[in-house]
Amino acid sequence: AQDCQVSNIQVMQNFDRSRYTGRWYAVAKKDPVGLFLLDNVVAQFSVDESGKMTATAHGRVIILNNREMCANMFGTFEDTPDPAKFKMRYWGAASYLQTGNDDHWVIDTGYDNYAIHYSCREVDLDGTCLDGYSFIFSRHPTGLRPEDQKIVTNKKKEICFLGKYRRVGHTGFCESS
Ligand code: AZE
Repeated sequence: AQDCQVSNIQVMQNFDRSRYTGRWYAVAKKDPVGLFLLDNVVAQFSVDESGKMTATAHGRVIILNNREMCANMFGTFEDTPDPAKFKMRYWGAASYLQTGNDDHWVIDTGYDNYAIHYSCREVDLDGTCLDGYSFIFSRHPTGLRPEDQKIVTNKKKEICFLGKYRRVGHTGFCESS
């Protein structure tokens, strides 16, 4: 499916949330409209006793009055009939950070190496994504293994975001928090 219809996007088959837990380093991202995490983005996924998925994330942001800071964020995930598609409610540790309720789809993952995340915030009248974001995650802050890069490029194409990504640097900016 490469017709760019959001409803036709293929997600991870038999997604196993327990294997997805732990630390993921964002190595690339496609931005949505508006304020967003800039770099040093690290996410940590957990599954609680009841099986519900939760996550924390941090990243460098520049908020309204040009203040640079580390955003400490929390997310809870609501299940849907598709095990790889979630609704993510998220908020910041500080009130001036962002809150929202976004789709959170796992497009593909090898669990031990790479993951491709997708979120469309606004579907256009023609069924394509008008405003969305995506993260490419790695288990390693240094980036993806060469064998994973091919898979990731193909998936970027499939979700119609190819050429829209920027590298996410890790400088240690958020390490103390
Ligand atoms: C994500 C990984 C899982 C947990 C969360 C994520 C998203 C966080 C944001 C945060 C935006 C913050 C801003 C602050 C000014 C997908 C990385 C919560 C979208 C813009």
